[in-house]
Amino acid sequence: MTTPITYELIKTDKQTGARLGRVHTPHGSFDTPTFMPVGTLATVKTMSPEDLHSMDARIILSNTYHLWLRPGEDIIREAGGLHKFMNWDGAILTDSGGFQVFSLSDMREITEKGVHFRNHLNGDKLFLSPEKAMQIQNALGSDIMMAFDECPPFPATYDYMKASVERTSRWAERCLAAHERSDVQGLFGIVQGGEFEELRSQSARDLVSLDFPGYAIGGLSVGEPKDIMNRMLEHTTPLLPVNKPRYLMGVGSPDSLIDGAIRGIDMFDCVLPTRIARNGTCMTSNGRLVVRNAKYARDFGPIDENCDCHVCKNYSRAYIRHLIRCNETFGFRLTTYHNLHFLVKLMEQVRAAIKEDRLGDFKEEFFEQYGLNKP
Ligand code: PRF
Ligand code: ZN
Repeated sequence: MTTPITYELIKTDKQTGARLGRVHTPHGSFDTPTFMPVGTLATVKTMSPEDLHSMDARIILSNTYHLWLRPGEDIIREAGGLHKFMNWDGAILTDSGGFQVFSLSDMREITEKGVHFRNHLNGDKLFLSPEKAMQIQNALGSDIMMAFDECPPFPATYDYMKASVERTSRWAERCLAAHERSDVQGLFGIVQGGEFEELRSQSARDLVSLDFPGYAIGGLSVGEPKDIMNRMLEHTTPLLPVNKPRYLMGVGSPDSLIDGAIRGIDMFDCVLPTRIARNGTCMTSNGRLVVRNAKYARDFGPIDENCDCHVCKNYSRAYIRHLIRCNETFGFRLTTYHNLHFLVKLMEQVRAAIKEDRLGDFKEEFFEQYGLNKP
């Protein structure tokens, strides 16, 4: 089957095995490993598309569940699709809504057909299924759509997880059958299985046999210890085809991005940089900086002296602290821009390190400066 999403493996890092690659989509190509800013409601909060372009973001993520509730997929289809609606001409990946139902809504009931739950805004009864998730994503017109999956909580029992993985595989098959625009939109499968190697294997085997153009690893970063996530990645990525992209869902701390890339991950997304920006926390080369703190009241230096972003060139910690303490929206814009720039550029550095076969060294240097090496 032809697919509008293709992956080109350029090289692997001799120190770690991390992959340098490029993903091609109908809305341009992006180099991997990459970090995707999150634009849940058809906007990366406080950022314009021009802002995102200026920091070299080439792909963003948006959410089926939220856009289905507001403004509704019909309005976005009428607008000519999500790219036109929000004026973003780069690539877009949409999550399927499964995870959002599980994280935002209580009172849900999972059946073979789909999930019954309540609208987190007004309490209305709703139903989401593999077919419905495909229909909405087809209307949105994202370049990469995600299969409708279940992301069970951590910890879950082996028996629950096994039944869930098997249902997620059946749902994946239904997603493929319901997808109506496979000439212009690619659909990725999502490997689940929690902390159980055997179930990760089963899930990967099921999904690989369905021949998706890319694979996500879901069900991680849901409260499990870090070493479990790393172990699951080490177990799972070797089971996935080398010529297709791998996406680790919902992971965005600098250390996890580097540790994920080292374990063969190509794509990441997370609300972390944008969310912490709005409460005055910045990611810097020396670790997190809470610019809200009183100690920055008279600090006229930049957020990060090693950052060459537009914010660090022009605005001081004292000014940004003042804006955020006064709830001025410009303050949130400045911290958001810096944090996204920081992660996008971190991935550029990771790619440069892979090119030079020195990602292991880069990790050591970065962790040391970020303050992550344990005493
Ligand atoms: N499934 C989907 N979206 C997700 C996840 C998942 O498991 C996660 C887990 N970290 C984040 N977003 N569909
Ligand atoms: Zn900066």
